[in-house]
Parts: sequence; structure tokens; C-alpha cells
Amino acid sequence: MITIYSDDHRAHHAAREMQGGVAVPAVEKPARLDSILARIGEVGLGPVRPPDGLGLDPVRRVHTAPYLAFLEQGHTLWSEQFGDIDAAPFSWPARGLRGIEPKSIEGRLGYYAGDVSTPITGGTWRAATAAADVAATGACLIADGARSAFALCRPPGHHASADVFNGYCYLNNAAIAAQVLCDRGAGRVAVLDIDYHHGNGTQDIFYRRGDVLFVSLHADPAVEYPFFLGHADEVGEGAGAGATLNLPMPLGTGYAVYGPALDRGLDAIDRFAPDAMVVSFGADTYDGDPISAFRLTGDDFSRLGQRIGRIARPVLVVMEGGYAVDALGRNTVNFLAALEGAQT
Ligand code: OKP
Ligand code: ZN
Repeated sequence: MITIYSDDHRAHHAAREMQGGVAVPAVEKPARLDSILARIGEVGLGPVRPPDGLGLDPVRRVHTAPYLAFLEQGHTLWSEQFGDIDAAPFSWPARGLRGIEPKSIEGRLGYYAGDVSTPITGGTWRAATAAADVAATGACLIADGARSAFALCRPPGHHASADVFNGYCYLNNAAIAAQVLCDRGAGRVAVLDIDYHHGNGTQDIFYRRGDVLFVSLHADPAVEYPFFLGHADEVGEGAGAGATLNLPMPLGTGYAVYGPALDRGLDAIDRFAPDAMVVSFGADTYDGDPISAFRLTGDDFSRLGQRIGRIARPVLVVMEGGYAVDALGRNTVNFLAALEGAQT
């Protein structure tokens, strides 16, 4: 399987994130991709190539212009006031307040942010746009006839909506890829999100559309981030009614529960008969993940890949979460190799 990768992800390396009320070293860090790249080389998964430099056009198809302007300038404006440290919000337009964009950078951070754990650093814009380019390039390869491709990118994207950054995500790489597939002629695209966390951004972006099916397997939002979306009764609206499927599962879920849920999701995708598929892949469903509570093993990731590969559609895999850095390369490449093997 071909991998698309840009070294520009290193520009985004947040010093800290908030967990349990204190600032701790950020778990979404450059070493994650080093682990995956090393394993790709070890097992000879396939070639690794840079993105095409597609620019911001694919990004603008998914995100609003004011949001992109904010993301691009945000750290510079913040630094003029607070110095060269990572920018984070502390105030939100919660219930009872007016949701209009303030003028000050502090206010704008709260306006566009969904949480306090997604710092905007001096290199965030560069890394996030490179990640979007990696995903868009992968989508072009699929549109040009590849059976599979792997967009190895960070920061991740599935929590980011058209105009909200949260959950370590700024630009929604998987949504950008799905939109590229639509724009390149796919009549129907399925997004299968198997990150541990619900892909609230991707769901929101496609919620009212019937041409993009969104299927997500994740920890129950009643007890896990992102908390405010991802329940089973969210099924889409308007033209998108029936084109969202959420399969939340309890903390502690292992393969005995996860496998049958995946089959349900894949059945729905089969019925939808998409021209192509985007998999938002997170390895944070792993037993040893430091911020998650599912119990998949290294071998289970091979089983997931095999089941998804058997669906016999062109597949772009887009990297999302996974924070057990030592096992991340093995788990991810287990998944990719099994997926490709089941396709042929
Ligand atoms: C991003 B992705 C821990 C706070 C962590 C953010 C999680 C973001 C996950 N209590 N909150 O979906 O892997
Ligand atoms: Zn996750």
C-alpha cells in the first residue's frame, strides 16, 4: 500500500495540554508518526511519497473562510499579546451568551474552540495544512484508480468541524478527502470512523448530506470525549436523514463486542454501495492506550483490517488518533497490511 507523508507535521508540537485540571505533556506529538513510519519500513508495506501541494482549495470546500483566517493568524496575534507560547482559550459562548465573533484574540479563541486541550502553536497552521494536503493527495490517488492508500498525517482531523477546532484537531483531513472524492466524480462516499473517540466534526460536516454516509464506532459519549455528540439516535437530517450511523460502546469494550459492531457498520456501508470509502483510523482503541479505555490487541487490528478490506471498495485510510507510541507502528501497520491483503 502506498503511504502519503509530509515531514511538515513536525512543525506542530504543543508543549502541553490540559488533563484532569493540570497541564501535562501533550500526547499528540511528532513521535507518533516516527513509530508508524519506522514500522512501514520494517515490514515493507510499500512506497512512501510526499503530497502534491494541492493548496487550500480542497480545505476551503470544507471549512469556512473566517475560521481559516483565524487559524492562519491566530498564533501571531496571540504572540503579540502574550509572547511565543501556545495559544489556548478560556472563555466560551455557552448557553445564555451571544455567539458572535469577538475582536480580541482571546475572545476569538473561545469562539472557535471546542475545548482547552487543542493549543494553537507557531507551527500549527503549517502542519495542519500539510496534513490536509496529505489527505487530499490520497483522495486523488483513489480517484485515479488506486485500490488503497494511506494518508499518514497529524495533527488529526475528525473532531474539527467547518469552523470549530477541538480534540487535537484543526482541519478535518478525512472530510477534506471525502469531499475531494465527491468533487472528482464519486456519486457516493462512505466515511468509516474507527477512532476510539466519536468523529463529531466529520458527522457535523456531512449531517445534512445524502451523498456521504458517516458511520462511527466509538466510546459512548455519555462517558467519554467529545461528550456532546455521537449518540445512537443521531441519524442525519434533511437530505442526510439515514446517512449517519453511530455505534457507541461501553468503556472496557474488547473485540467480542467491537467485531459485531464493525459488521453492523460494514453492512450499512455495503447497502449504501459507495464508489469509494474513507477510513478515519485511530489506534487509540488499543488496550494500552494512555487516554482511552477500549481493549483491542495488536492481532485485533489485523482482524479489523481484514474485515474492512473484504468490503471490496477503494479505500483511503486517514490517520487520526493513537497515543501508545511504542505500539502505534505495529498496530497501524497490522491494520493496513491486513486491509490490503483482504482486498486482493
Ligand atoms: C483525539 B482523537 C483527557 C482529555 C482528552 C481530547 C481527546 C482527543 C482525542 N481527559 N481530550 O480522537 O484521538
Ligand atoms: Zn481518538
